[in-house]
Amino acid sequence: MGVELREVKLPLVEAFVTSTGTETDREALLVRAVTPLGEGWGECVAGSAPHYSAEYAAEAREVITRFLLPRLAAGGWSTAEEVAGALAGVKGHPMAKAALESAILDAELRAAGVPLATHLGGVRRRVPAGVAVGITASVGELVDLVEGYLGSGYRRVKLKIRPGWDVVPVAAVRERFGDVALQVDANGAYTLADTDALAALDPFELLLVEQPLADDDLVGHAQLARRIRTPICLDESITSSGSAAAAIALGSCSVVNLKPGRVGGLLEARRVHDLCLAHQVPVWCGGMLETGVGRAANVALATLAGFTLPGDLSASERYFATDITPPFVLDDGHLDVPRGPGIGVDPLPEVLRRLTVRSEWVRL
Ligand code: NPG
Repeated sequence: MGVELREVKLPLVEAFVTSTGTETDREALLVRAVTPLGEGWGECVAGSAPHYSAEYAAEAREVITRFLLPRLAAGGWSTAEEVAGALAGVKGHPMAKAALESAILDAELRAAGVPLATHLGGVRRRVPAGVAVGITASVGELVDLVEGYLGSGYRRVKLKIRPGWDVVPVAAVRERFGDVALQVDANGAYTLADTDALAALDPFELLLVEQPLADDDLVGHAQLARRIRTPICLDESITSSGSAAAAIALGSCSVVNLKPGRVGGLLEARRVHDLCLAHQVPVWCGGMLETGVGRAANVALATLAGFTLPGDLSASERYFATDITPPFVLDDGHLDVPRGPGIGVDPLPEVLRRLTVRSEWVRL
């Protein structure tokens, strides 16, 4: 048994600007687990710098090799279901843990001939595709980009916002494209002192405002929720089923963005989903500029019943000229769920080789 850690670097077709930074490349850490059952793939969604959360790819690699793999090597687990428990003694690092669990789960499901969506309990064969649009140099540029995406068939648009880039771009998109499904994402760029600016979004009938305040401010979000009409969705704040339960109990959010990497894995993501479903809190699948490996897992997760809003699940070409797997393509504004066992897609060996920056084999 062993694990290959493969760092790949894919240039983005255009820079992606958020309130926390600018991404020009996707540097992904891919995990190939070789278990007694076979092999499987996972993607660590940590970016190259700790802008979205504290994790970043180089650190994730170190955490995996120095702390997580020795725990797996020590035994005490036999299935993917038991991986999180075996890793629990290491605090934090959900993205590193999720990548390992995903690869091991993929190996298990490929060996059993079971698609990931089926294993998770999915109820859809295709999922609606939403698109996230970064902060642009001008409102005109933003409107042109949105026009292109709607022309391709995307079912909902998410605009990145920050103080000073909110009401004007939202108003422009609303005015130009009528009642298109529209939402915004602040990545925690506001404070309660900005309540008026956030309330100014009320007239635009947005589906939701995502993570307006800081990650750790559940109480502030609950206060804000009483002062604005737009539903609040939490992303960065929801790091486990425990924090999801707290956010729901406090009234901090009425929608949840679910990302397996952020909560430590697909299996914890399913628990968060189940909790939200039980509380009638809609969920949708977030994105972290994943390559086809991570995207395939996200698409499978988004087939669960509680995913009632379109996710940040875009076609591969929205981000990459060449993806490392056969590309995900839009079909009538949807992505098809891979039908094969496990995540249902394989990296293309030639592309993988070309885009690999570094790789390392760790024997367990
Ligand atoms: O479609 O994969 C996608 C990207 C969607 O906006 C998106 N992701 O804050 O949710 C986010 C944001 C992000 C991008 C976060 C890159 C971290 C890195």
